[in-house]
Amino acid sequence: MEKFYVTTPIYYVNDKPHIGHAYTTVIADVLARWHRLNNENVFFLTGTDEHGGKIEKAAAEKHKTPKELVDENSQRYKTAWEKLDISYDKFIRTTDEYHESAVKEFIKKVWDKGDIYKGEYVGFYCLPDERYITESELVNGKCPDCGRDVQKIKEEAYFFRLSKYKEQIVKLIENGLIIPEKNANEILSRLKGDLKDLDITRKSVSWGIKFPFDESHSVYVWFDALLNYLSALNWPDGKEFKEFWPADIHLVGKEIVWFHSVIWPAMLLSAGLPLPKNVMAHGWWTVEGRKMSKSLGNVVDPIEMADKYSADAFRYFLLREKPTWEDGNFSESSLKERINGELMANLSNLVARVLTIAERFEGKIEGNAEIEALIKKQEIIENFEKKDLYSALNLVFEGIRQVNRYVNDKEPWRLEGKELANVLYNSLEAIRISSVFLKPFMPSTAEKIEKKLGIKAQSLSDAVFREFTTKVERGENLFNKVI
Ligand code: ME8
Repeated sequence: MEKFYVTTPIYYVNDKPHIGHAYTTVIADVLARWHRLNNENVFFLTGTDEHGGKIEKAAAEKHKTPKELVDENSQRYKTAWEKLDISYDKFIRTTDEYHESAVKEFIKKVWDKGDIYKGEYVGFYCLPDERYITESELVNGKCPDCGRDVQKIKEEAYFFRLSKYKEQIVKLIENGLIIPEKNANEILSRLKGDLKDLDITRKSVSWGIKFPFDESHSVYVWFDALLNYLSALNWPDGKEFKEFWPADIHLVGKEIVWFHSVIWPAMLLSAGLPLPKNVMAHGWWTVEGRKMSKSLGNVVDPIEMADKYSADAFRYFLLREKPTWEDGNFSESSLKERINGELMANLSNLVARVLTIAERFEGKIEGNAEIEALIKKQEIIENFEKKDLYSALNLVFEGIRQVNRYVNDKEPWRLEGKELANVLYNSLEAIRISSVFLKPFMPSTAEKIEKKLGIKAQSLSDAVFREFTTKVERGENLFNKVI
């Protein structure tokens, strides 16, 4: 049996989850569900990144201990993923004991390899991004990534010999580590410059894992966080590690590709471990045309969206509204338009129309699958395999539109006997097959369709026309108009 190990970034718990976090996690969920549909052995990991100065500061501002803050916010992520029907296999927290001991064990390996040395860090640091910045990278004295203020740092630190692995990393990226290509090119051009060794400890941050060779330092939060992908599998001895490592795909937002495609592989090379197969970067969401921010008050809460519009509608919107690899904009009015114009007017109405007639039909539903060509099965599968979920979902809906057109043309309400049986067969089978492909995107809608059609949970092998034998029941609408 093939295995598939997919991860999301682990999210900072200085605050609650928003639409961006939901987006990455829904993409990972769709991929995990797709691979399960193919009967693969899937491990889907998500979790929370709980150490570092940013969390320390957020806790102090809220008059809480870091532990109180991370417990509270980590729980909010779990609640959000439950609401959004996220089928993760494991939720890791970097404050979990097993993770902390794996980090220490890993550092010992890198130390023994001779890849860690003591020095002094002189430069800048962006606290919101938890990243080191050199003087030449500053843009008008601010962080080049987020434009916020940076701190000047001069402190004793331990360094990881990142520069030693530069050539191997360039090769790895040239060989296709990063999806899509534009993000790979960006990293490759950055690698044309100097690659400096990485400061991996902070003396001035106390909310972190103690550096095992000098407890007056704590481990740099990114060095700690990246290791979640191993510790979650109970590295080094766990059976999950043996079964699932290396990761098939690390999903990330475009701003953290560098950490996953340069620093992370170098860490693994140093420890002598196999490298992940892919790092996939997706684009960013703006909200109502602007960058999301607390001060603008436009942060979209995924829990609220799921409660208001249903998990499936929100999931559908996230994947349908913008190409996976591009940036896009969220607005509540376009979410409503898609629910009314697509989920209700296309999908829900098709199912209701066909089932209303099929429910009353007395004879045997049989036919010749003349509409097989309308559902572009092969293309849909190819897009799933390319991880182009946006195109896969578009094609599924294109199919649904075509079936609607077919029903309009055939006017089954005017037909009877064999002719009617044939139109019903074609429409019901097309709906059933579409529901197989919809399953990763909208799991509970697909389940409702299966129930209406009287069939059991389906897998990809069911996506073929065959004899229709069950009794159907129209039941309630899948989606209703929202105002
Ligand atoms: O970076 N649009 O955590 P984080 C789309 N803890 N996706 C977005 C987004 C937006 N506007 N904003 C955030 C961290 N994301 C580290 C990761 S991994 C070892 C450590 C998503 O809480 C996107 O996936 O800042 C991005 O990479 C991630 O949230 C950043 O989450």
